[in-house]
Amino acid sequence: MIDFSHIKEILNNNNSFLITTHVNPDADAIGSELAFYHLLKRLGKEPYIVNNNSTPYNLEFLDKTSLIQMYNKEVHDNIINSVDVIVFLDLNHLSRVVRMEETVRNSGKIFLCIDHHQNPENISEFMFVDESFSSTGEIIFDLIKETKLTDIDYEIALPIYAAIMTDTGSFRFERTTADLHRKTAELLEAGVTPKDVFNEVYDNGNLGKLKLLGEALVSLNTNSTGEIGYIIITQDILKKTGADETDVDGFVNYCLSTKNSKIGILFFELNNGIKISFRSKSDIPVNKLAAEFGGGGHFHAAGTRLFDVSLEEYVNKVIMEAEKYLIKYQAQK
Ligand SMILES: [Mn+2]
Repeated sequence: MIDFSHIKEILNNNNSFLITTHVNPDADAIGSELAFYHLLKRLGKEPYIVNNNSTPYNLEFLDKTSLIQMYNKEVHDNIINSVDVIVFLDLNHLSRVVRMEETVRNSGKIFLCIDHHQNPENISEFMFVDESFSSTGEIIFDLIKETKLTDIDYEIALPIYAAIMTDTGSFRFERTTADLHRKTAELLEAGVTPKDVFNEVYDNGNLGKLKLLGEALVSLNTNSTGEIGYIIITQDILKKTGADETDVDGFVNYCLSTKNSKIGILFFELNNGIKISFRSKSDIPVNKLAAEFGGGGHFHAAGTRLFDVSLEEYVNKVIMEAEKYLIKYQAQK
């Protein structure tokens, strides 16, 4: 349970806030930041949003007036060191702000963390982390409703809707409850059109992304039992298709789209290592599987990044480990 009155107190007692989120921000990250920004503005506060990355092109419709700034040490370290509070949304490990981490850690500011991921780092006495929420956007919704700090009008409803829609896989993952639909109904009453948001987020692909998806599907394979589906994307494929890193978002779900699949794994070669995303649709905790490789996440969705290692080294290793999980967790049933 999150004590929303406690968050309200922090907002009331401070004036300037720097809002940030995780590396390669998704719609929950960006949407939560923008909703929180509008809330603070309406309270007469001085908010800033500064992220490690630029906003992905398919989420730019949420930030038409360019409120979100991309971190530049010369410009933003001063802001980090001058605000009262640094707000972390949709992350709970400081390493997730990457280039900003050092300045943030040394800033001595009040840290306010609002998130729904497992295994938080204890970065502050003000940790509001609850993994029972579908998304950070849903937490912001509840914060506004419970504290009555402002109204849920279109300006706030739109980014929250985008956050919830994407983090629930368009209202199909396990935290898609009746209660969540009731909250979503209020967002629609505020003027959000589901079709338009979906089109902006998912049907806004550039040619490179679609070609990359084609290559990803060509690479889709399964282990011998068909229970593990996996996709491998190399830097060569990325260059060949003209896509960029963020275009890979969501592809991992195709790893679970074959008939008997229980675990999906996407291997993505980075410039300086690999990124591995895990999904499961049964009783297999892929957050534990990801943890074996230094990562983490949710029960059904997790991931890790490994630096200075090669794809060849890890593909078989990870699949073999995943097979052990299949045996272990199915045997328990
Ligand atoms: Mn999220």
